[in-house]
Amino acid sequence: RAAKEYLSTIDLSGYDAEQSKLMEERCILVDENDNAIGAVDKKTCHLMENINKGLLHRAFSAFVFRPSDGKLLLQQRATEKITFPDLWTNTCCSHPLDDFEEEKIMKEHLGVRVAATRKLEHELGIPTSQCPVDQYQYLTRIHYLAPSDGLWGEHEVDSILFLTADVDVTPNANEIRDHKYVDKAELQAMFQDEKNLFTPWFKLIARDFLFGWWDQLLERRGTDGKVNAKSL
Ligand code: DMA
Ligand code: MN
Repeated sequence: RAAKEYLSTIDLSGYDAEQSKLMEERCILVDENDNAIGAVDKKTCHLMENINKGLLHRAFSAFVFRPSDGKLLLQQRATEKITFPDLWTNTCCSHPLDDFEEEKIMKEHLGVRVAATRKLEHELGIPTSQCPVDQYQYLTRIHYLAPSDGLWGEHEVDSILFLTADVDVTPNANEIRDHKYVDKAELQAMFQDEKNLFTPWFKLIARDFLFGWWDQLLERRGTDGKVNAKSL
């Protein structure tokens, strides 16, 4: 289906200017097996009308764990976000972009790794030196579809990346409202409290994978009690 058949004429003037500008980024269109089949702007990719016609793009979900205690870094999305505002979620999610050659490289999942390092800096202010591209562990890919409101949603092939690293967080307030480190029990307690709202992909990953992988990460702690990078 040619890109011109998709709705792209939505007026963004009622949304945050910085987030509206980011809707011009070019996401990578994929088939269900994550093969690249084109590129189209982020706005077009995230409109439910287009998603309902099958438009699918590539994404990553990064999970950063603290070596000293194995806690997971969560973020709460900013109110300014056009999709899924104010929801609690994993450390950082976004898209490898067609705009950058490196982010299109599939070998050893390089593209999503490079994009993760770029966005950990952009959203959480983490220096790129603290999230080296070769330190991520690739876990799996999930294909999911989730509406945000009536207009916007997600439909992605999402690569899940773990990183165990000490990081300095300087939040970008346009991206992140809050952040915190949680252990497994603290995250379970957050899920139990109906006041906490979570992104659909984080709920899905938590339900199907996260706790098992997290257990393995904790089991492989070194004799110093620390979780080693590359410990899975
Ligand atoms: C999109 O995340 C990616 C996933 C896995 C949902 P996002 O909405 O946080 O992207 P961005 O930060 O680029 O707006
Ligand atoms: Mn997306």
